[in-house]
Formats: sequence, structure tokens, C-alpha cells
Amino acid sequence: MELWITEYQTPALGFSCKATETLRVEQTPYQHLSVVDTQQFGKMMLLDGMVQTTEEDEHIYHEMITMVAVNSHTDPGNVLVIGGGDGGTLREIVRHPQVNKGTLVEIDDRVIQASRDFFPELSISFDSVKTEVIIDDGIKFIKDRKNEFDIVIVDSTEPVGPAKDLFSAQFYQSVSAALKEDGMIVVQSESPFFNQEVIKMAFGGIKKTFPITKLYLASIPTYPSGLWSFTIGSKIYDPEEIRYSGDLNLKYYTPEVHKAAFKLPAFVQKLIAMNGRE
Ligand code: AG3
Repeated sequence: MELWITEYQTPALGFSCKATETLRVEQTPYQHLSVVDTQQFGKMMLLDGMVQTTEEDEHIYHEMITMVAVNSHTDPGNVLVIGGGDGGTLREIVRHPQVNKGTLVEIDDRVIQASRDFFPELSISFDSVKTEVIIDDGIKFIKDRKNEFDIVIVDSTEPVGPAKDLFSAQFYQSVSAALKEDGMIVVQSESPFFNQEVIKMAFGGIKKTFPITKLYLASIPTYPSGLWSFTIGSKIYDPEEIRYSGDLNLKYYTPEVHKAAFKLPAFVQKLIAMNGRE
């Protein structure tokens, strides 16, 4: 008998992968977590039935959520990741020679454990001397931090369940206070096809606090619609301008991709134009 795993990306659309093995299924204190091995994308982690990461395409998301900010900042020494318990974002952060310290704050330690158990290429970052892993609520954590980080990356799930408040304007304000005077925030802001309200919320909320707010895109096969957005808020630096030129040995990100990612289809431009100034 064949085993298939399906994410219902919309009430009318399912994304199915043939699975070869179910590796973990559990209800954590925060969410439903599963890990399956798929024929097409290798091991896949899902939270509340939504694909978070797969061995085959994780690099796209993790390179793009990190490198755009890190390479457009002049001195990205101290970086905070909120969420991202699989470790992929942290791995990219500490790959960068200008980053001295990467801190990860994850609310659900079962995600970290699942990564350690099944995703060695992601969880490798937990053992780097440059990293610190803290199990805590990111919203609570950030409130006590002031003028400390160069970049904050919000690697969250969708704004349902534990991540809901990570998309609020109030949270973006706390992030701004935790950032230095030339700091930047990057958040994953979902699919421009299927999650337009999320994009408006994230983009609109960040724009209220950060003088420069931009959206950029990447193509991620296992996420809803395959086209994914990130929103970046910056106090000083233009995130489209690349300030680091070393070779980072990446698989998706290049300086050309960095530039091109900000070129938005007309309907996406329109989506964010409704949010005011730009
Ligand atoms: N976090 C964002 C995943 C969102 C996917 N949504 C979905 N499948 N409906 C990914 C975490 C990777 N470190």
C-alpha cells in the first residue's frame, strides 16, 4: 500500500508527497509535529500539518531569509533568530565570516529535538561555537533586550498557533528596540498568491516602525504556491544594496539573485502599495 502525506494549502488545494516512512508523530505542548521521509524531497518536517522544511529544498528558504540582510548590513556581528527551531536559519547565519554570534530563541524544544534526531544538516548549527540556543517565548525574550542585535530574523510558522503574535505591529516595535541604531529585521511573510492578508499584516506592521521596508521573493517548491515572500525592515541600510563580496559557497543565493529578488510582479507591488508610503 502506498503512503501519501498531504498539506491542504487552501481549502481547495492539496499538496501531496509519496512517503516512504513515518519517522515521528507527536503532539507537543504547542503544536502537532511530524517528520516523514518522502521520495521526492527527502525528509520533511511538518507543524500543524504544514510543511516547514525538507532536505531537498531547505537551502532556498534558509539562504534567502538570512543572506539578503546579512550581506546588506555593514557589520552583522550579532544576529538573533526567533523561531527556526530546525536550525537551518542559524546554520546560514554562522556560515558568514562577519557574524560572531547567532542566538536562536525557540518556544518548542520538541522541534529542536526532531531536528537533532532527523535533520543533521540543519541541526549541525546547534553545536557551533558561535551559537547559543534558548528555549523561550520569542515575544517575551525580545521585550527585555535593548539596542543589542544587528539583525533579527523571524523564522516563524504561519500566524496561527504559537506564531500568531509574531506578526503584530507591537512585536515589530519590540524588535526595533532590541536592534541597534542601524539594525534590520527579516520575517518570512508567506505566499503572495494564497496569503495576501499575512503579507499586508507583516509589511504594514514593519513599515510602521522601520524607515525602509521592502519585500522580496524566492521560489520554494514545497511551500504553498511555490512563490514565497520575505519582508525586510531596515533603520539605515538599503537592503537591495550588497555590501559583502566574499564567496559564501551557497546553492541558491547569488548577488544577482539578491538584486532580482526585489523585482516584484505587478500584483505583488499592488499588494504592498496599499500599505501606504512606498
Ligand atoms: N517556516 C515557515 C514555513 C511556512 C510554511 N507554510 C506552509 N507550509 N503552509 C519554516 C521554518 C524553516 N526553518
